[in-house]
Amino acid sequence: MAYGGYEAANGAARRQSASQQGASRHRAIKILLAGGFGAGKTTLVGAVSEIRPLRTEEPLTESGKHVDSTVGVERKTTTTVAMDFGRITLREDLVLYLFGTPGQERFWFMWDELALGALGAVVLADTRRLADCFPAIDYFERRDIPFIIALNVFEGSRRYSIEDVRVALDLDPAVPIIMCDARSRQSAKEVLITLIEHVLSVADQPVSR
Ligand SMILES: Nc1nc2c(ncn2[C@@H]2O[C@H](COP(=O)(O)OP(=O)(O)O)[C@@H](O)[C@H]2O)c(=O)[nH]1
Ligand SMILES: [Mg+2]
Repeated sequence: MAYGGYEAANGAARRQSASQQGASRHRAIKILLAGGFGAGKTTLVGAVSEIRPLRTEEPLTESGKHVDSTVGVERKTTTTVAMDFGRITLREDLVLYLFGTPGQERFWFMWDELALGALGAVVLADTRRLADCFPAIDYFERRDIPFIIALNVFEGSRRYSIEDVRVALDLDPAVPIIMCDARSRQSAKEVLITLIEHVLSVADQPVSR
């Protein structure tokens, strides 16, 4: 069911996107949400989505322990098997579809399909495990997909300045970094708005030849 659910959601977003080219005033924006295992992707989609997130959370099993590293997230008892999917109406005629990318490396094959038609991406980072978001950053940089970094601030974790994080991630100064609380709807909305503003500012720049 996991993969079928994902295909249905992705297909629906694409059909809606295609229908905008007709007379419809309605627009759909597709956004990706990436980040390491335990960074808070499922939590963020759950906080901000107005539909019950289509998620495929399964208990972590003993046999999966050697596959999914739980070091640093020992309290985590479930994992997103395929993806998180959410919908947020930004305006009456503007709907944002949020697709959580599967965290585990064995699901990399799904990313290219998922990235089709995406306007931009949020990379959710946990400062205790910053390196976990390197693969996502590499992926979006290589494909020229605009992205922002959202630092999910877990209580008790050491606070780093935005500039420290920028250096640690070797990020272009133009890439926005913001702090967030993935559990808060308002905070999650601010993350999405920051991404959309970034996408618009990138789109405004002259194409270099
Ligand atoms: N304290 C705290 N816990 C969080 C926050 N975001 C997520 N969590 C918890 O961290 C764990 C991992 O989050 P989850 O959304 O499943 O991560 P995912 O693997 O990226 O989907 C869950 O137990 C969440 O309840 C946060 O901002 N603060
Ligand atoms: Mg998850």
